[in-house]
Amino acid sequence: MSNGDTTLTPKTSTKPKLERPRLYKVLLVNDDYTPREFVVLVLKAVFRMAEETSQRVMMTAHKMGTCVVVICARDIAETKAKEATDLAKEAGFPLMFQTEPEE
Ligand code: TYC
Repeated sequence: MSNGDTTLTPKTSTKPKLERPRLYKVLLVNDDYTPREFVVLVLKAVFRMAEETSQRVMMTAHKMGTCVVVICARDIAETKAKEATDLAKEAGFPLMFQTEPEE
């Protein structure tokens, strides 16, 4: 400014606000055909679950329709869900694992 007036402009923040990436749930879905023992075997093999936890998760899905197996980053959730579903498919069972974003 030529008349000596000072113009004050607020300093804008230069730090970009990074959103935390969303977490995803892997859901075990119940069906009428896959044997209980096979569901437990897949939970132990793919998700490294202990016998007792696998039994509990399997029974929850059996009774309620679905059960959350794990909550993790999207790429890991999708890879694990596909690996587990493919394992069942190869064995001839309709067992399904799905992923969905957490609230
Ligand atoms: N409902 C199946 C049965 O009675 C067992 C089962 C449990 C299948 C959980 C899928 O996600 C599942 N043989």
